[in-house]
Amino acid sequence: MATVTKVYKLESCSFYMTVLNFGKKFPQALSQFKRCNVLVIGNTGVGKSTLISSLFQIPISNSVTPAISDKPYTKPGLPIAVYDAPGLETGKKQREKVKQDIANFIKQKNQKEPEDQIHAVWYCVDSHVVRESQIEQQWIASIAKELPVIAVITRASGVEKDWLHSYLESIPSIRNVVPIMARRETTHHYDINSYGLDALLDATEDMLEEIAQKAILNTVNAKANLAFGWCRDGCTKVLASQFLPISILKKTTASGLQVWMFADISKSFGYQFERTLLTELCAVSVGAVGFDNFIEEALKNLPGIDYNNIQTVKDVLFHLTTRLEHAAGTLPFKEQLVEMLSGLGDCKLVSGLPILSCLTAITTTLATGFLAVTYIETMKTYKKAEYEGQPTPELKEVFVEQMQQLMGFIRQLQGGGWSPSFVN
Ligand SMILES: Nc1nc2c(ncn2[C@@H]2O[C@H](COP(=O)(O)OP(=O)(O)OP(=O)(O)O)[C@@H](O)[C@H]2O)c(=O)[nH]1
Ligand SMILES: [Mg+2]
Repeated sequence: MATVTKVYKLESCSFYMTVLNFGKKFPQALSQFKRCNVLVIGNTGVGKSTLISSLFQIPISNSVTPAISDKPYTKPGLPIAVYDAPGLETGKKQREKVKQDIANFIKQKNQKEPEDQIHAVWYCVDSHVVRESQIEQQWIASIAKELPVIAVITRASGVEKDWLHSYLESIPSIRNVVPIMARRETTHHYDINSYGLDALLDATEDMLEEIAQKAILNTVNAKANLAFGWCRDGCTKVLASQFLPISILKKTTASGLQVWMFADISKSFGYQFERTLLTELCAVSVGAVGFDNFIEEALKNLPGIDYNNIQTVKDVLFHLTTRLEHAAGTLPFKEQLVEMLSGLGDCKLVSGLPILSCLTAITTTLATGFLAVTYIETMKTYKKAEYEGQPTPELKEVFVEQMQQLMGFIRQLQGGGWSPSFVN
C-alpha cells in the first residue's frame, strides 16, 4: 500500500528512536515477560487498524475488522505486539457481542504464561466524538480492573473542541490520554502530519514494571487455581478411601492419593514432585505428633460443638466452614475451601454419620486439603521468584513458613484460649 509507506516518511526521527528503544527503560521488567502485548479497542471506524498500520509500517485492510486478530502484529526485534479488535457498532446486539468476545479473549489469554498475556489496552476514541455518553466508561472500568488502559484520541487535528481530553483524563480507570494522528490527514480546514505514536509508546513503556508484576501474578494465580482443582479432587478421593473395609488399605490408599495429588499440583506449576518430599514436608511442619492430630484437636475444640451429644459430620463441617468463612486474617483459597468443605459435609457417604465414629476419616481428609493449600502457596512463591529471575527459595523453608501461618489461622478458628501443647 503506497499510502502506508508514505506515513513512515512523514513520521519524525524521534518516532523511530522510540520504537527501537521501546522497553529499554525497564530492561528487567521486559526480561520477565519478554514483550508487551497490547489490545486496541474502541468504536468502529475510529482508526484502530490505521494506528496499527502506521505503528508497524504494514498494510492493513481499510475495511471493517471482522474479529480479534489470531496473532498479534509484530516487527522483528521489537518487544511490543498489538492485537487488532473489531470495533463497536451502533447496534446494541453487536456491541454486546464484541464486548463479550473481548472480555473472553482477555480472560483466556491472561491465564497463559506472562509473555502470552494481554498486558495493556489502548482505548481509541475519535476526536470528533460529540457526546460524553458515547464514551464507554463502564466497559472501560471493567477492563481496567484487569489491565491498564490508555485512552487514545484518534485523528486529533487539534482544531476540535477540547473537552474530550480533560473528560477522558477525569475518568479514574483511564491511566493516560494520548492524542494521535496515525496518518497524515488533509481537509479543507487543516493538513496535519502524523504524530503522537511515540507518545503512545512512551506512555505504555512507563507501565512496564507494573505490567510485569501483574502478568507474573496472573500466571501464578492461574496455575494455583488449576492446582486447587487437584486438591479438591484429592480430598474427595481421600475421604472415600477412608471407608475401605480393611484398615491397612485406608492408610496406604490415603497416602498414595496424597502423593498423587501433590504430584499433580507440582505438575500444574511445571515441576516434578519427589515422593520423599511429602513425608519430609509433613514432618518439618508440625513436629513429631503430626498434622492429622493437630487438625483433630482443632476439630474437637471448635466452639459450639458438643461432643457429648451426637453431632453429625455435616453439622461439624458446617460449623467449621462458617467459622472459616468469618474468620479474620488471611487464608489462601478461603472461598474455595469453604465451598469444598461444605461439599465434603454434604457427601452422602458421611453426612449423617456421627462425627465421633469417623473422626479419623474426616481429619485425614481435612489435613490433606490444608496440606495441599499450603503446598500450592509454596509453589506460588517458588514460581514467582523464578519468573522474577530471583534466586529460588528453599522449598522446605517456604513450606514451613506457610504451614505456620495456616496453623495460626486454624488455631484462631477455635476462639481464644486454646493452644495445642504439641505445636512448637
Ligand atoms: N488520514 C487519516 N485517516 C484515518 C486515520 N485514522 C483512521 N482513518 C481513516 O478512517 C477510516 C477507518 O479507519 P480504521 O483504521 O479502519 O478504523 P477501525 O477502528 O479499525 O474500524 P473497525 O475495524 O471497523 O473497528 C479509514 O478510512 C482510515 O483511513 C488517521 O489517523 N488519518
Ligand atoms: Mg479495524
